Amino acid sequence: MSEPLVQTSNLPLIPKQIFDANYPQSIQPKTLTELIELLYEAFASNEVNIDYVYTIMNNYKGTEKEWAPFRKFQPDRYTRNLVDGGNGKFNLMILCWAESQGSSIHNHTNSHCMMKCLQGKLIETRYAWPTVEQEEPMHILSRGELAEGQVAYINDAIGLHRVENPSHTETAVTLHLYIPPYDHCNVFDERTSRTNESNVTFYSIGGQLTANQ
Ligand code: 2CO
Ligand code: FE2
Repeated sequence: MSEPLVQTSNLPLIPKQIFDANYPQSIQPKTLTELIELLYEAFASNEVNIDYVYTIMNNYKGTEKEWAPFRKFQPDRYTRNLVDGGNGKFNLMILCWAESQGSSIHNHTNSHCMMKCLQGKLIETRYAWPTVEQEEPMHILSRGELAEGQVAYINDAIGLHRVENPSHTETAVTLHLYIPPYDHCNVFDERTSRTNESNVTFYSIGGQLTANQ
């Protein structure tokens, strides 16, 4: 990759789809604490190397025990549980998907989004941004499975997505990194392409339930 450095304050609209395989594979965070320490180091200046961040997210191998404080399900929708607010530069969170739960179709408000599957599996369907004003079904770009240990990357230049736990019998847990954090996004109706702005909230912060529960 030719330009791995980007400004967190002025995100590029050019997707970084192919990550550099040459970063040392020896960077293997073995705990969530170690991953967070590495993230703070990576975000110490105003420039962040997205390839490097992807590598440490990819190489992180933790245990269910350390996810436990953030592993909270509710019956009617998936939960967003903030692990670390990254000094305003990033948000690290654990999302918990009960059986058959899924997101709406949404964008990521000019943030980089990395999503690692910690447990279970997810289906990610990507959509193109609607281009015409008349109502029509949204156009699917791709559909793929995210298995345990895998990391997906998306930003608004790549498109929109919906994430679903396809299992009727198993839950799923994912680790998300957003750079920079965002507090609202647009959600889209698959049949009409109509869109609305929606606030995004946390079900828990640092393991404590919020008022949004
Ligand atoms: N972006 C969604 C959210 O933060 C989850 S889908 O994966 O990016 O709620
Ligand atoms: Fe998303």
